[in-house]
Amino acid sequence: MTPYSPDPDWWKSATGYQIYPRSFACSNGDGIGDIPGIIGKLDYLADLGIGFIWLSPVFSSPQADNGYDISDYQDIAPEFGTLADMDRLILEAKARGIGIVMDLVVNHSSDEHHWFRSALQGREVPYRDFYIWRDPVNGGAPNDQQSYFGGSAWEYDRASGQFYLHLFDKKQPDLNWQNPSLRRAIYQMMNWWLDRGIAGFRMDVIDLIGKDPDAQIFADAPDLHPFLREMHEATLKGRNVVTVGEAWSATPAGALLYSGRDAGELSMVFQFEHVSQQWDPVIGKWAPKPFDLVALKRVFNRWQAATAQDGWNSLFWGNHDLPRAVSKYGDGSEDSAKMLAIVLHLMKGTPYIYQGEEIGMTNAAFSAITQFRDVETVNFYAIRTAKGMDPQAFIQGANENGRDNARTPMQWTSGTQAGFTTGTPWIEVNPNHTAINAKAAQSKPDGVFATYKSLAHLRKSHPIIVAGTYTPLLEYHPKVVAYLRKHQGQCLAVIANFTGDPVTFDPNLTLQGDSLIATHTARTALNGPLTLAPHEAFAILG
Ligand code: TEU
Repeated sequence: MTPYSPDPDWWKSATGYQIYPRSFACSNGDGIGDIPGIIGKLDYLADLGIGFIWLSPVFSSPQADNGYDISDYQDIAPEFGTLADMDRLILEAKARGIGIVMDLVVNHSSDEHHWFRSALQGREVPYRDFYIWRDPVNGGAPNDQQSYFGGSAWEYDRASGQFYLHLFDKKQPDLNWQNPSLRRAIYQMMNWWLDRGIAGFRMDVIDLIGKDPDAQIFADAPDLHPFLREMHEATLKGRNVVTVGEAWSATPAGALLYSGRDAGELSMVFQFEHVSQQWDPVIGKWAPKPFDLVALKRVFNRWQAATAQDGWNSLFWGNHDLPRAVSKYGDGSEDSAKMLAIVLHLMKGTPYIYQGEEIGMTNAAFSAITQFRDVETVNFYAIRTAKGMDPQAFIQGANENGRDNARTPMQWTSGTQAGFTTGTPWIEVNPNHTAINAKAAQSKPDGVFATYKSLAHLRKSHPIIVAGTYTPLLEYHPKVVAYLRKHQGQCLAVIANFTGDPVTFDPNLTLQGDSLIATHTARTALNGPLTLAPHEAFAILG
């Protein structure tokens, strides 16, 4: 199904692909990826078999957070191109059956948005209330709320004597969703994009928009769902689009509030329990815990169960905020990349590929803070080292869990700058592009690219992958991932060795059928004990 078919559920059998435009393909040699660069790679994406692109922000922006700080929602940043380029991207993608999903960043704007510039003119101006202002308390910030990027979430504006709220960088002031005029302006802008022919929205930190700053309730506040329902009525209703809300706070119990068939809100959310399950509950991502496969499976199984009858899952290992999957969950090898793809894409839900994942790109490693560009990493480096942390220890942690390590340029070829740009890239290219690159990957019949391509094509031709029920197997096995999908008398068994060691076990399952996909040799039967090679994964359809 493509976004241009009349089926309202087209996005269930489609594969999503995230483009981080800054790092995807540079067409003009300035070292920054751009929209013409993306257009030039649409044939590559069509070959991969994806149904829609989630395009990280390309709007006008001073780029304090690489575009997640928008100064004009209805224009394109010059480094990425023009509105005409954007229209051409939508058309050219459509010609290949691919939809463009834009990134809606409306929890906050840039401080350079004309709304905020106007709001700074004084307490009485109309746009003042588009943002969240509070008087000082005891001469300081209204409360001790911290920003996700470090330091106080309140910034003092000397001219008016008030503080404004910024849950992210101080150049990302939070928008005041309590103001109906602000909400109307956002909906108008959304309709303007939808009318241009886009296939939907990915909604940045959407779980924060209902916030009650005085009660210090930010995620999942009481106004969140009413706002999303209102948004749906005003913009999405009656349009055949896909929406995916980024919701770090989402729980299996709350999932249907967003994506249930009667919720009238979103198609699905990105939930992060499988990510945060691996972090220290207090210190967070800078203090990763040892990997625990049983705990990871428990999270996936809970989400599969919660959406068994209603609602819908998104399936992803990585994105532009997270370490690359093959380094985080695998060992960097092709086999582990293929195994991860099979395990994820055959669960129930819409799978998302983060650019480069389909060719087995690994996390880059840096050795000095000067190589990092990300506001989050740079800020926390300053904060933590000022408190006495060893700089090298911080960099080691950042290499594991920082955001820039997955943001290095897409590796197209083994040539200069990986074929990403003819100039100097905004962030260093991973030196391993000589071995890991799209050109090499595309020419390998059993490689990582071939696996992702098969998976994208299989889900279009096998309704069991889209609609089959999900039953976990071997839930407590520390090395194996196994599950069954069932649909209209068919049974799909997915079995994988998650580790780099061979493993022998008994799946307690008898099945005879066809090999749907396999990392190693094709398997067609299950009967008694089984030995799997390191990172071996396969699926049998019986
Ligand atoms: O991310 C939300 C978010 O909460 C992340 O910043 C996350 O907290 C962090 O990576 C984990 O430590 C979204 C975007 O995906 C991200 O790129 C933006 O920086 C952020 O919102 C602000 O718009």
